[in-house]
Amino acid sequence: MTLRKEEKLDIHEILKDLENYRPRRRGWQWRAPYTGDSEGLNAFPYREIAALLKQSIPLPAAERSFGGIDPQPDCVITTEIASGRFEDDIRRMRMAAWHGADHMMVIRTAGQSHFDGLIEGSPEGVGGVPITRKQLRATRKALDLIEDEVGRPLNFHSYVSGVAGPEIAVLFAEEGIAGAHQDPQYNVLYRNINMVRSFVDAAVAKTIMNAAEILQIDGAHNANATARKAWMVMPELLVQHAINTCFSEMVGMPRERIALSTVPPTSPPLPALTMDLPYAVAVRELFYDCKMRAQMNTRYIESDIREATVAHVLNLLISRLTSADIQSTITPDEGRNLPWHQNNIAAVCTAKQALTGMDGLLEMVQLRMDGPLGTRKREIIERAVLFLEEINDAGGYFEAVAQGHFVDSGEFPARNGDGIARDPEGGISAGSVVPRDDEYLAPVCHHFGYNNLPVSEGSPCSPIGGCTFCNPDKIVYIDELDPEDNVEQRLAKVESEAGADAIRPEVIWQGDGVVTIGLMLPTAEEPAFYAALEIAARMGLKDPEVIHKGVLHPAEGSYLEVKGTLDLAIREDELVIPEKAEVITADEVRADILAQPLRVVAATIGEDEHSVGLREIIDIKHGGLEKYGVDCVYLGTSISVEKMIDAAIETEADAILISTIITHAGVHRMGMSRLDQLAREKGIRERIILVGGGTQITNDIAKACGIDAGFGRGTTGLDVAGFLVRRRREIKSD
Ligand code: Z97
Repeated sequence: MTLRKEEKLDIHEILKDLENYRPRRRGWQWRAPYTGDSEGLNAFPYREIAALLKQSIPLPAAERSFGGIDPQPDCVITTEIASGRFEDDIRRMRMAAWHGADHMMVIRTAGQSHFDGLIEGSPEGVGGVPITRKQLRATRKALDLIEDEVGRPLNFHSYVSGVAGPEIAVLFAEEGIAGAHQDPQYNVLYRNINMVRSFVDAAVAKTIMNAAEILQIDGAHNANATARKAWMVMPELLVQHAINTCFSEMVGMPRERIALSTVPPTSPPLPALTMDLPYAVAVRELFYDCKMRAQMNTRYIESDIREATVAHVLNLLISRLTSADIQSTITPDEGRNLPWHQNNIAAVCTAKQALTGMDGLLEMVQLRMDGPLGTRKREIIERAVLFLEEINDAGGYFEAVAQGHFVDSGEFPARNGDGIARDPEGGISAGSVVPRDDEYLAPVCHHFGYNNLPVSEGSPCSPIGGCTFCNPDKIVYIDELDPEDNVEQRLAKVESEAGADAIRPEVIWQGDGVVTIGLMLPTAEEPAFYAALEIAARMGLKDPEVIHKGVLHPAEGSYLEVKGTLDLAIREDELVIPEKAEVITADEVRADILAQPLRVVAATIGEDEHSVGLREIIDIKHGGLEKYGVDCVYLGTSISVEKMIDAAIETEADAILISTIITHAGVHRMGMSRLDQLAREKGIRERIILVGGGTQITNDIAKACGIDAGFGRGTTGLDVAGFLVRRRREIKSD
């Protein structure tokens, strides 16, 4: 099966024969370096870019102004996806990959940490997808196809936490998962899972992850998200990174597969760089041989997409200044919705745009360590070292957690007494760690590499004829167990409601019908809020909800965004789609005119004194014809058609541009017809191009009057220049 860019991904095809699908490889993949000429892509001086994609969607400016180039930053870019249905996650991953994401992080459904085993089937999730074998396998299968399409390996990622951590790790290794969060402190602090159990589970899970070369991301960022004052916990974040890193190394993980989850703790209006950069530098300095996975600050994302995007860009500046290896992206609508498709893509584009824009920054600027940056960095590290000493004094990590040392809102050594305290004897699954039985048989041989069974030869799993790592055919694939809540039923429902090919608006799930409207209402916030809901209801939106409101002025106006559901579906065959005009690029137009000069005479005709539109089409300032090298002879306003023809003959012009207003008496039609007629009488019609313009002129009106083209409101200089070049080619070939 090969994906074709003009065709949607067929989920039914992905689901076919899943029981026999095997991932094509294991382990994490970094981006390959760019190996183009050393001067850089298209002669631009890039310093920090990776190999290009085979197919991709460049940034908007690229198409029009930079020859469609799509440079890829050298670090991996993450997209976090959380639709609740894996069949919809998959389509979003494809969109994200085309924009440059190569780390597909799937958020787990709420509460999966508390499942004490694996889930079978693939039910719908809340705030993320249930991680199941079917979900993983189908997604990995789709990602294998998508990576062929874009020409770059795609890392698939989720979470190894909760009381089923080791089982999940085995599942991940079997299904080709490339990255996972694993940090026993997460279980202890945020999921109240017993400490002993969490660390024993972590040792098992990390061993298995290591065998499958899965990149590990830790959980320190959660302290940021949880602490009452995120900027106070910086010393603790270093401590948490250190505990998980050391524990992982003791289990055998190499440092290059340990990624620290770093987050700039603050956001404007705080002086974010002054506060966040020293922390980032401290992390890099202490853990220089680990990988840095820079997450975005999510803590202060409200409903304003613009504000969230600026915060992200500032975070990206820190990433560039401290050479992050993985750049995570959070959707800018995180604070107001479950993330929507377009916002995942927007975040990936923000990262790509900002990182390529800041390419080579460290070759030009240096971090000054002899000022406040160095002083503060040193201070954070010193506080962290003291924190570790205090843990020792308390009698070790478990005791320190019991005393509430962690996630306290005071900056260490200050304490506010609001830390998360856990009982070493308590928590979920307390007392569940038991010594291995004499007969113990590890489910996979990479589970500490031994079984308590005599092994005559080969790997530890040889007494059972191979484990599922060594022999994937031993994996037992169980399909859907729930007859109602399963992927086939969900797909069937969507397709029967609207028809598989129906076009419906969508933000998360196929055909969910959700739309947003943006409203500037010239009133104060409260009436604006209720007016917005009323407007949405009268527009026919079901379940309208205000998802953003911003005050423009307490009395003059408010800006609101409302979402609601539109119950309609459109079939493509109902649509009347006009034939596409031949596309001609700005560079092509310019090159053509440079090779063969093009002259136009232009004026408003008859009694028309409205010259602004025509002048804008001509002038270089806003991208008029002059910008493309057209020689424009402007004759003025209210010029007679006769005079225009004479001027065209005299100046040997290639085209005549007339601008005219529309009148009920049809003066515009008369003007255009007369132009055609007179050009014929003078014997120049075959070689001259005649163009009419004006706010209400359409191409059809102009052509009906015998001239070559008409341009109305919204026309750009490039539209006209492109037409002139095309028409001149046609005349020549006649
Ligand atoms: C990120 N935005 O990119 P469950 N283990 C760790 C975690 O941090 C998490 C889980 C497990 C974030 C991801 C929050 N992190 C979202 C170390 C979750 C999730 O939800 O308890 O099943 O596990 O890092």
